This record gives sequence, C-alpha cells and structure tokens, in this order.
Amino acid sequence: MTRRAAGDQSDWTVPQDWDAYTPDEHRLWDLLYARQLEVLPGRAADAFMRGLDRLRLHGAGIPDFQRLNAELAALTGWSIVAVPGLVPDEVFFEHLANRRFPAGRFIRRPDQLDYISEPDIFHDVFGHAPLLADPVFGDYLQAYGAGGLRSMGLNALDNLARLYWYTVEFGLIATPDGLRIYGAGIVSSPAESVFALESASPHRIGFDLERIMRTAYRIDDFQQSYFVIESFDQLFAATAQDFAPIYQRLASAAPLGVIDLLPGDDVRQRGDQSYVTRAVPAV
Ligand code: HBI
Ligand code: FE
Repeated sequence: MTRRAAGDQSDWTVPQDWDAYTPDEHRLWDLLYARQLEVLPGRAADAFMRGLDRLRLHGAGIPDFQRLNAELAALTGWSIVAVPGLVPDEVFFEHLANRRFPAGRFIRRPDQLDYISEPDIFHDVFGHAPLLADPVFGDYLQAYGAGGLRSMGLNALDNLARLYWYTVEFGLIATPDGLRIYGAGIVSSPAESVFALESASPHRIGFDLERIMRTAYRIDDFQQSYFVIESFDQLFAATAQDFAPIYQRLASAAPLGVIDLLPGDDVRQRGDQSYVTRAVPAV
C-alpha cells in the first residue's frame, strides 16, 4: 500500500516541483518519447496523435504541468495534478470525477525503461494526457470517475476496474484504415504498441461492457485479449446507463479468464495465444 508522506494534501496532490528534475531525467523523457515516436505513427489513434501535438508533448524534456494545464484548460477543462505514486481508489476516482488526472511526478530509472510497477510521469502524461484533450474521451473518463465512486458503495470496484483496464489502459479502436491503439498502457510501451496490433497471439474482441466487467486481466505482461471500440462516443454511451443492475447480474455470473471466448463474442481475431510466458495470476 502507498503510504501518505508528511505534508501531502488530503487529496494526495504534491507540487510537481518542475525545477527539481535533473538534466538526466529530462533526457530520459526525451529518450522514452523518441522510442514511442518510432512506433506510433500509423498505429496510434488519430485523436491520440492530435493530442500529443496540441499539448506540445514533443521531446523537450519533462513537461511542466503549469504550461500543460493552460493548454488543457482551454481545450477540455481537464488538468493534471501531481501525486507521489498510486493513490487510494476513492482519491483517484474523486480526481477523475472533477476532471483532474493524477500523474506520478517521478520518472522511472534508466534501468526500468520497459517496465515499471507504479505509473510514472511518462506513462501518466505521455500515455494519458493526449486523450484528455479529446472532448468525448474526456467526458468518458469523468463519467468513469463518478461511476468509480458509486461502484465502491455497491461493492463492485473490481468490475469497474476491468472496464478501465480494457479501455483507458489497453483499448483498441477500429478505423476505416484498420485497428489503432489508444490505451495508455499500450501507447507508452514500444513493444506492446506493436504486439497489440500485429501479433497473432492475443484475441481481439468487439467492445461489450458487461463482458469486459467479467474478464480477468494480467498486470505482468502483454494482454491476452484486447477489446475493440468503434468510437469514443460508443464508450461514453456505454457509461450513460445505471451500472447497478449490471453489477447485480455480475455478482452471480462466472468470472472469465484472460483467454476465454464466449459464444456471443464479436471475435475480430481469434488469437493463437502463442505468446504466453508465465502462469496467469488471478486479478
Ligand atoms: N493512482 N496514481 C494513480 N494512478 C492510477 O492509475 C490509479 C491510482 N489509484 C487507483 C487506481 N488507479 C485503480 O484503482 C483504478 O484504475 C481502478
Ligand atoms: Fe495508466
């Protein structure tokens, strides 16, 4: 569990303290940025690439949240707030419900280029901020935060967390030019950016809210199933309903494993699951 450091606010925010980043840390951002730009054009959703441009997140060192927030405020009214690391669920949801995205202020170490267990500033800002500049996606994320707060009262946090995982973190979107990636966990990883779209291993399944809410996920490696939306409007529309009856049904439904397929699934690609490195932990 994350401990609260002395001096933190009750909302867990801390000053970004942008002046304290070292030249090495700024260079590390630029390196991570350059690696992603090698793989993202033609793979990332247009809205993501547009957000990167609009927010001027190009490799000029770690972004200053004050500058970034001025741009975001004008575009969608979202802002980024700095936090020390993972924050408790209710704090996380409360921020989202108020159009604030909590971002780790620290950057990973050079020996952690490809994997970190807690979200750092590169994952949080490079991965998440561009879509905060999209009005529909921004509304979806706010609705998700409000739904998160309600889910805690209904004992359904696990169900809702899966929705976040399979959309905000690991979502794919269909376009006339083919599938694109938009989930922050994918677009901030060079290897998964390619794997999620091009590997024959994972299943790719059409978005189905209730189905996703039943589905386990892995936190230690590439996903074994990805879910495909048609548009951010579809995502937002799915959150417009009351989840309480869904949670009720799910309470008695059998949970689904990471590779399970159901007769009703809209299977876009049946993966051969040839890439499986470790036993699947139950999440
Ligand atoms: N805290 N900083 C931070 N970032 C997250 O993505 C995050 C969190 N706390 C909780 C949390 N995510 C999850 O519980 C939700 O995605 C469900
Ligand atoms: Fe994330």
